[in-house]
Amino acid sequence: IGCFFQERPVLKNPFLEDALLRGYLKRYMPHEVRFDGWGRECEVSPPQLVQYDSWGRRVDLIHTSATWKQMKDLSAREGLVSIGYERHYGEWSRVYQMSKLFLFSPSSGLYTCPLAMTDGAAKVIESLGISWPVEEAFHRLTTRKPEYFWTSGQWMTERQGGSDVANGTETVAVPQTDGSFKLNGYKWFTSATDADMTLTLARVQDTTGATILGSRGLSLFYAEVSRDESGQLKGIEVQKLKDKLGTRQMPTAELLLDGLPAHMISTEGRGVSSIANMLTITRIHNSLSAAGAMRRQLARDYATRRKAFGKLLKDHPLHMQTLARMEVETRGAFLLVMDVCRLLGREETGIATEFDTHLLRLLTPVVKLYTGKQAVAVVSEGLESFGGQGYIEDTGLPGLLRDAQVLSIWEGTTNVLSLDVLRCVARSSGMVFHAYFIHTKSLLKNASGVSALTPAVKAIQCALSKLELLVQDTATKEPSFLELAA
Ligand code: MFK
Ligand code: FAD
Repeated sequence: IGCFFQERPVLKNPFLEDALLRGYLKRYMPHEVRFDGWGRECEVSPPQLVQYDSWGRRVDLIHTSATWKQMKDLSAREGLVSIGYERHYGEWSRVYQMSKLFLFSPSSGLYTCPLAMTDGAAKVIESLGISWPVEEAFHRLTTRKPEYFWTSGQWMTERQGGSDVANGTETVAVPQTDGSFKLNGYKWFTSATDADMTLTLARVQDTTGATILGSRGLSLFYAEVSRDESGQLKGIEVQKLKDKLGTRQMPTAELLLDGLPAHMISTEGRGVSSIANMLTITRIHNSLSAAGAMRRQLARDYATRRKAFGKLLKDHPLHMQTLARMEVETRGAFLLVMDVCRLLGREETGIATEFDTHLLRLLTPVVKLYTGKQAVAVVSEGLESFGGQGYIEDTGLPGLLRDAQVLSIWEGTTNVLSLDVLRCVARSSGMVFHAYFIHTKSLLKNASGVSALTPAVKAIQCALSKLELLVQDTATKEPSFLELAA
């Protein structure tokens, strides 16, 4: 019968390949149903706090823009949190969820911040058990129905310390006769304060009013942000909204907790380790957001439009080298983040090997600390690629740089995360590094083409060499302030 066979046709992405459909949608879809401009609208209409009504009564209303509210509905409908918990795609559910968020993130007006905390809260509840008093909350955090959807806050930082939560937390939890608590304290940074609920840390007071100091004294609490019949927030006063370098789209408040009704959801004294699940999720979201900001490829498009010295920017080899370097950084970051999402998906569907679990623990702080720094450098380079226009506010470009700067600060600074890496290496007796080397070897084996190093391996290696330096620094005797000054 011979050896000739006809090639079968391949169905490529029916949306991306269909210029007719895309052209039609672009031409006819009204602005209200296209969200690519919403992010900018959130930035130009930042939230405002009204503390008192016209008659002097305390109201503490945080007014957010209509677009910010639309982001909430859109996020629920698109399942931007729920996909991770529906798990329709098994171990790949997280990769699917994060791919959607990756596209959404740079246009989201930072709505990905409340989504990250919402995802983190759902994860904590799932890990502690979906039962009263957090059963309804879990279903609300993971719904696709906009009218039922809740977002969560993550109130950890106090004035005395945001990194050193164990020693910096002064908030006390006063036991009530029905088994619930009332919280009194001051939360110094609370982002997306328009949330419906929060997870927060406090120290339980005994009958004499005493508390246990340090990490062992901290427990994890669930509280709803609600109002009484007169419209006042129950047990919360919004002291002020912070005036920030970036993230201006989103309210970040200082809150006085004055008898906030709450329920303890961790074992008493296990607050820090219980909220660690939230940190894992929000740190992965942070990394994804960093990769998304780097991926906002306007500089590449601009290079095909802007002329200098008689030719398009894309025809200047030096400019192309700049863009190529940004591209390599971005791809490395993306592949590394996605690999962590893949590991998370495996862990959540019960198929993670011991190596996978070690890798997830090691790579979560690594990817967060590395991409946070990378994003500032790459986004800054991206702005420069526009020349003067990159500095002009209403191009929307400066906001990208402002927002990138926070990625290395919140959810654990670079130093604090590097110490987290040391902690997990020590606690696993070095098993995490063993897992890392096996992983790198398998990535190298699979790598093809001219270079044996895929961008992911490169990023991991860069991250690791940076960590090695930090490990060496930390391992050597820490110099005192006077020694440093000398
Ligand atoms: C677009 C994306 C946006 C993302 C959302 C942004 C909005 C939210 C912004 C925020 O910034 S929220 C606040 C974030 N705060 C931090 O990230 C705090 C930074 N500090 C740390 O990470 C410290 O390492 C930490 C407070 C977690 C712990 O410090 P300690 O008190 O020195 O910890 P210790 O005593 O070593 O650990 C206590 C327990 O927690 C241990 O468990 P055991 O008691 O069973 O031994 C640790 O193993 C466990 N633990 C700590 N970190 C962990 C962890 N477990 C798993 N993973 C971790 N990362
Ligand atoms: P510090 O802990 O005082 O750190 C100061 C410096 O010291 C840092 O450079 C740090 O790396 C370094 N450092 C600290 N400890 C060590 C160490 N052991 N070794 C070496 N270096 C060290 N927090 C919340 O809880 N909820 C929120 O919603 C929230 N939203 C935020 C929004 C914005 C826009 C910002 C900017 C912050 C937000 N934060 C929030 C707070 C944030 O998580 C903290 O600012 C951060 O964790 C750092 O804590 P800190 O500000 O107390 O700094």
